[in-house]
Amino acid sequence: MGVKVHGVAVSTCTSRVLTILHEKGLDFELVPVNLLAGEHKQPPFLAKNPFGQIPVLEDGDLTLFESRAITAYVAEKFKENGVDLIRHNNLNEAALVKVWTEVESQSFHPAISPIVFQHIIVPMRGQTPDQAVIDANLEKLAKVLDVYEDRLSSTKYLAGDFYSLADLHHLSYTYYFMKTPGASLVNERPHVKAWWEDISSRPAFKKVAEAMTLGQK
Ligand code: GS8
Repeated sequence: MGVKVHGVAVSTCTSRVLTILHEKGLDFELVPVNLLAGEHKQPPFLAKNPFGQIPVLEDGDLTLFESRAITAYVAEKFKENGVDLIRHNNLNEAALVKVWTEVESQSFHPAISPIVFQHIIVPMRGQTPDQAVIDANLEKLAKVLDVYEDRLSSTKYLAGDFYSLADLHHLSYTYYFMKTPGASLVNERPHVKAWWEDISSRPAFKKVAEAMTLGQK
């Protein structure tokens, strides 16, 4: 039996999970959650994730939330299927995957997510983006991307010369970010730009990106 993902394909956190499922060639069922109706705040969904957020993954008796914990589980369980995203045969490489996975969640995500939220979600609610929030976070993100530019001038991917979970975790937010004026932060850093073009053109992500239509008129 395949796994079930509760979520919506346009959501960044859900698409992070869908990307690894495609990368591993796994069968899965996407069970839609009606966010507008508040289905994620109702008892049946809260029993799966008490924080009332998507995505949730069910694999047999196991129920997981937190997209990065879900991808780590899938990467470990299916480490022998397709690309090894956690470098399980090499302690040092595996540790570097963890380092750059942490960098994504501790430094990259806190800067990029408010920018995507202001540019894409706020207008969908009929409100005006807060330029001060955008500018402050662009400044934060630029500093993070300076570190990436330096790193990616010596290794092809973040953790080393191999595609890993650390790179995969960046895909969904950067995809929406690249539709905003902030995209220049990526485009003006040659190594970051080449890395972005490489990771976003992987077939597993291209399939997921087709459904990432938030903010499209
Ligand atoms: C965040 C989940 C989240 O923000 C993760 O899984 O990585 N750290 C968690 N989910 C959002 C959609 S993100 O595209 C969500 O469920 N929002 C609705 C809400 O909070 O009510």
